[in-house]
Amino acid sequence: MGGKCSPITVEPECTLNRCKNDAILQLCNQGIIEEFDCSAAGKICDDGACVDAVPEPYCGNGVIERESGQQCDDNDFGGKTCASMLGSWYTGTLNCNDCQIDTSAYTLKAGCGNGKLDSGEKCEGSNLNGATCASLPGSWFAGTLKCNSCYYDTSGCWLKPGCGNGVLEGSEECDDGNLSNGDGCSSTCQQETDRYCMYD
Ligand SMILES: [Ca+2]
Ligand SMILES: [Ca+2]
Ligand SMILES: [Ca+2]
Repeated sequence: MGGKCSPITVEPECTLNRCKNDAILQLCNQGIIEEFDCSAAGKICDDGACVDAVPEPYCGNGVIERESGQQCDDNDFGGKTCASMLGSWYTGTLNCNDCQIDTSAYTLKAGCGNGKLDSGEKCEGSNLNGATCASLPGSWFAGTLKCNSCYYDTSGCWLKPGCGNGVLEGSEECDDGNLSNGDGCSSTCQQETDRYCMYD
């Protein structure tokens, strides 16, 4: 048994790596504690471990940090436009206020379908510009006026019966659309056979 003892080299087996402040403390199998500086590796000590430093999100760094509720940052709107946020009728410039998208600087393009009464349009959607069936030429119409492609749709309007509505009805001998006498059709819609006698 004359074996020769060779030195045994034991690599330290470190089972615990903890940093404290900026230093890592390595607790190794032989009780060796080695200290390492987190900052030397460009890291920081976080909850006992050396980790990569992650900058805190903040408004103004040009990066949209959605996890902290940012919708934009500087001039980065994440691809959003007035049209994508408000609808295809909208154009203009988005603003970024406190990393929230401000759409108030929009421009609404003119046209039928934009929800707003533009010049040249009789009506738009439910906006009839104050018109009703009764306000259409003459006051003989009743019913519900509608808007279709920015023009009045009178299909829901109906003509009230009576003398003076311009339509021959019932016992009317004539209806010239007015209630004047002496014009060939009397105020009761009877023919005035000799209109000139009226002026004798
Ligand atoms: Ca940011
Ligand atoms: Ca319009
Ligand atoms: Ca009539």
